[in-house]
Amino acid sequence: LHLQLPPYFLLLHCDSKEHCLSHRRTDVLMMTPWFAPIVWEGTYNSEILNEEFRQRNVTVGLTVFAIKKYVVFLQKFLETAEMYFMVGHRVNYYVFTDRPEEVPKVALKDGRNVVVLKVQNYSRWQEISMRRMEMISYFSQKQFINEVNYLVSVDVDMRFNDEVGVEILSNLFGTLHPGFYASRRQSFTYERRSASQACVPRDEGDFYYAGGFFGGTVKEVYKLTKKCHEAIMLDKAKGIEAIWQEESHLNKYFVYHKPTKILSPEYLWDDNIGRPQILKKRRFLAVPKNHAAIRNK
Ligand code: 2GW
Ligand code: MN
Repeated sequence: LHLQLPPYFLLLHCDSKEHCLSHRRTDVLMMTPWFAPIVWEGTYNSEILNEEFRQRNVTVGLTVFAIKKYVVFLQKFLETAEMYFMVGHRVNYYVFTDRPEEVPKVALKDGRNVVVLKVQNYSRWQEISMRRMEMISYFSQKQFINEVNYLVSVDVDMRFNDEVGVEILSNLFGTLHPGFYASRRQSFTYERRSASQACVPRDEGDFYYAGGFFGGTVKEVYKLTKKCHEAIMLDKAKGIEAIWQEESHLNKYFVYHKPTKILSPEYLWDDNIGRPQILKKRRFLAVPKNHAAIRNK
């Protein structure tokens, strides 16, 4: 008798197949063991989500750092963000730079603003990358908390290539690193030296998250960035620097503060890795860079 029931009989309250049953995937993990959704194309309905977030009149802050020569990435970054990032919602771009006069003027749609924040630069690139944690935590409690509901923190050497919308938003979210989403825990490049605050023991850790895309409510991003910055400073006092700088500290944080949502590598892809079948969209792509020319070490 039961065999005659469709496997989705519990979902019959949905008005149509279109409405519920199409929003699932069987080829990828859709949920963590702590019940956090993992966002892949085909697992959500953006119409429902857009309505929910519009009703709340949510404003999203997108933080991006363009220090020294990295200002060259801003034009494409902002232009493509206008096409694909949180379309139809309120957005503040927070551009942290030491060269405010070199921030390009990009045409913005209604309800969207660019806020330039002048910050100092550091001579070592590792320091530039790591200090983002300090600056985001500082501005979160000083400014962002009064201006936006959510913060999204990303690398600037990137371009948007497809929709990145409110489906990413949650209290605390991270993104699966494109190089490790199919890897086993043993091969994750966590910091392993016990002297570092970022150390993750061999038998711990769920996923390997990318340093270039994380976020959450302002409060949660404040807690994350403050904790990571403090850990980075403790390491520094001991003369140690984590193997992948702040990405290592972010990964440590997520082991003990589980994200409430996880973004698939659709949200941070690099075409150098190829284009596997499971990847239905490449939403945010690494821009190839001439390392020698762009990185003045
Ligand atoms: C970085 C490396 C070498 C020389 C300069 C810089 C640099 C970085 C810079 O001169 N100016 C600057 O603004 N940045 C910022 O730091 C910028 O926002 C950039 O996207 C970010 C991270 O540096 P990036 O994108 O060159 O490094 P990736 O693409 O290898 O990033 C991964 O690894 C990093 C840590 O080593 C971070 O965790 C990053 O989030 C990861 O995506
Ligand atoms: Mn990058």
